[in-house]
Amino acid sequence: MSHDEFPTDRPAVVTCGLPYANGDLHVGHLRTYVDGDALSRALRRIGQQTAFVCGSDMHGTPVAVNAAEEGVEPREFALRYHEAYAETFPQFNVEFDNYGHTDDETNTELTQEFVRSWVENDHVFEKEIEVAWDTEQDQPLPDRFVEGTCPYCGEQARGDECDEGCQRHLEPGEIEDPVSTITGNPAEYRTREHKFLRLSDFQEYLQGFLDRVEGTDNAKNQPREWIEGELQDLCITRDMDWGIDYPGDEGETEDLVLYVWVDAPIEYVASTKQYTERVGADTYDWEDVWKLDGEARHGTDWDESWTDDGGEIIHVIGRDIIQHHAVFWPSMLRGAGYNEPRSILATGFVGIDGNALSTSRNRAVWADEYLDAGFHPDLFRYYIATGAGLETDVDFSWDRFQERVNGELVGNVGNFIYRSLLFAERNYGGTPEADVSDDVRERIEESLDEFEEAVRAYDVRTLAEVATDLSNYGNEYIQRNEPWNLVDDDPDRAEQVIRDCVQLAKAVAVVMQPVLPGKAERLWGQLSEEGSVADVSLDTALEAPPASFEEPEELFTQVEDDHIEDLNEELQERIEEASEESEDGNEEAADADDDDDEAATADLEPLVEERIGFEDFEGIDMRVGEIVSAEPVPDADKLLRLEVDIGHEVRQVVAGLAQLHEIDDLPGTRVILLANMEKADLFGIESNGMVLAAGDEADLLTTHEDAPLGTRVQ
Ligand code: B3M
Ligand code: ZN
Repeated sequence: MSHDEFPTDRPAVVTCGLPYANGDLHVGHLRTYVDGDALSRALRRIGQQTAFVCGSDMHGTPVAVNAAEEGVEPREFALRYHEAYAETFPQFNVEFDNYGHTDDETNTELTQEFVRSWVENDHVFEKEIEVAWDTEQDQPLPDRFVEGTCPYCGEQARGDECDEGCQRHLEPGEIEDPVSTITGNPAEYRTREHKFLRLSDFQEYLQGFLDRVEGTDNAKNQPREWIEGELQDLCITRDMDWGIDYPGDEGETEDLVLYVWVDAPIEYVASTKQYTERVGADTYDWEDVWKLDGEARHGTDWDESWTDDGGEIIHVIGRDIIQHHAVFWPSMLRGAGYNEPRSILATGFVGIDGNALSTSRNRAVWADEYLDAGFHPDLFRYYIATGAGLETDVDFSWDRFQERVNGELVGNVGNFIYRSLLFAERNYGGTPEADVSDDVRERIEESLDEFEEAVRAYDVRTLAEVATDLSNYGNEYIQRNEPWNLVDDDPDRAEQVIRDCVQLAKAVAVVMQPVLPGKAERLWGQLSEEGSVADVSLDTALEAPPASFEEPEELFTQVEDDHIEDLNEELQERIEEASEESEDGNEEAADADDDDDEAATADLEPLVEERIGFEDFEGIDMRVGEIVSAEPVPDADKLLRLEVDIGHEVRQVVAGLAQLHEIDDLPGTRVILLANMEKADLFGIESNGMVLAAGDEADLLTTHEDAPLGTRVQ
C-alpha cells in the first residue's frame, strides 16, 4: 500500500544519525542535523504532528579506541562529548525534542528487550567464528581495533567497514591481512562463540520493504544489490567490556557486549520514548509511531494494511550508513514486531574548498570555529541546506559562504524586507489599510503550494528556495512599481503596493522558517506579530499583518572581505601544519581521530620525466562524448556499463565509476573518451574505449562550452 500524503493523521518522527561521542563536531557532521531539523520544522508547518529526536552514540570501538588513546574510561570520555553536542546543536538552531544517549537506562532496557524478542522469535543463533587477536596484548581485536584489506574491493579497511573503498559493512573475521591498531603487529585469528541475528529470515521482507520505502534514490536503490543472493547474517556481539550486555543466561555470555550497531538505532526508539515520558502519551505516543496499533506484531512478512497502523518514521542519515538503515535496521525492527521506516534520506558529504573534508589533515571547519567567527547559525543552515540536493555533496568554502550570504540573503531577502518594512513604517506606521491585490495573493498561494510539494518530496533545498524566490518577486515588484514615486501623485496606488509588500514579507517569514528559524522569528517580531512563527500554519502567510509596527532593522548583515580573508588564512595554516606533521613521519598522530576522512586526497604523483613527440600525441584519439546510459555490471561492485555517444557512433564502455558517482546522475553527462584504447573484456562485457577521469574520486573530464559530440580533443 502506498503511503498517504503528508500531513497524515498519524504522528511522525524524524531522526538523525547519532553522532559518535568521540570528537569535536565539524561542518560535515552538521549537515544531517540541519537537514533533519529543517525537514521536521517544515512537516510541522504543513500540519504533520512531528517529533524530532536523536542522541549520542556512546558505545563501540569508535569511542573505545579514542578513549584509550586519551587514557580515559570510555564512559567518562563519551559523556564529555555527549554534553558538548547537546550544547552545540541548539547553537545551530538544531532543536531536538529529545536528545538522549545510547548508554542511558531507556536505551539499555529497550535494546535488551529487542534482543530478547529476537531470541524468542528464533531469529538468533550462536556460531563459532574467527576473530582477530593481538597476541602481544593477548586480547581480541573487534572492529576498529583491527585494520587490513577489504575482501570485496581490496582497499584498506577497518574491521567492520570498508571506509575508504566500497563502504561495505564487514563481519568479524572477514578482513584480510589483519593488523592490530593497538600494537601494529599482524593479528592472528582465534575461534570464539558469538551470537548472530539471522538476517536471511528477512530476505523476502526486505525486498518488499525496499519497494515501499521512500527517500533519496541512493537509499532506495543501493541496498537492492546488497540483498541479492543469500544475505549474510549479522554478528550482534563483540568481545568487549564497553557496551550494552548481551541479555543472555548468566555465565553464558558474560564477556560479550552487543555490537554498537545494535543499540545505536534502537536509540531512535528510546529517544522517542523519552520524549513521550516528558510530554505525556496524550500529546505524543511513541508506541503509536514505532509499534503497529501500539502493539508488537511478529513475523517475517509484512501485511500491507499495517502501513496505516504505525506512525511515519523518517530517518535522515549520511550516505555511508545506508546499509545499516536500509538492510539491518528494518530487519531488527521486523524481528521485534515493530513498525518500519517510511523513508530514508541519505545526505551527501561536505567538502572543504573543493577537497574531501579530512580531520587528520585538519581540513575541516569546526562547529565552534564557525560560531566563534560570530556568524548567525541560520547563515550556515542556509548554505548547507541549499547548496545542493540532499543526496549531492556540498562544498564549503568561506569565499562561497560570503558570496551566497551577501548575494542571496543580504542582497535579496534582507534587502526586500528592509526596504518594504521601512517604507511601510515611515509612511503608514505599519501595514497600510488595503486588501492584498489578487496577483500578489496568487503568487503567495503558489509559493505555499510549492512549499507543501517540497515537504512531501523531502526536498529541503526547495523549501528555502521558495522563500528566496518569493522575496525576489517582492524585490521586482517594488522596483517595478516604485512606490516612492507614487506617494504624492497616486497615494492609493502607493498604499496598495506597500500593502502587498508587507504581506509578501510576512509570507517570506512563514516559508523561510524551517531553514532560517532564528531570522524568521526576528522578522516575525519586526512585523509585531504575536507568538512564535514556529507555531503558525502555512495559511497564516495570507492573513493580514498587524496594522502598526516599529521601524525595522536590517535582518542580515554583509559578510566582510577581511573577515573572510582571516578565516581562509587560518584554515590554510592549519592544513599546512597538519601536512608538515605527517611529513615528519608523525602520520599516526595525525590520523588518530580520523573518523570521517571521506577519501583523503592522494599525494600528487611525480611528473613523468620522459617526453613524448607530437606524433605520439597525435596517435591518441580523444573525443567529446555524452553518456547516454549507465547500469551496474553484475558481480562487479565498482564497475558500470556505459553507453557513450561520440558523434560517429555509440560506444559501450566499462568504467570503474560505480562507487564514485550516482548512477542516475550519469546519463546526460558530457565526458572525454579515449576512443582508440585497446578493447578489453571486463566481467564478460566488451569495453570499447576509456572514459577519462582524474584522481581516486574519478573526477570526470568534460568540456565547458558546447563542442559537438565527436569533436577531437587536441
Ligand atoms: N554513530 C555514526 C556514523 O556511522 C554512527 C551512526 C549511528 S546511527 C544509528 O555515521
Ligand atoms: Zn571494500
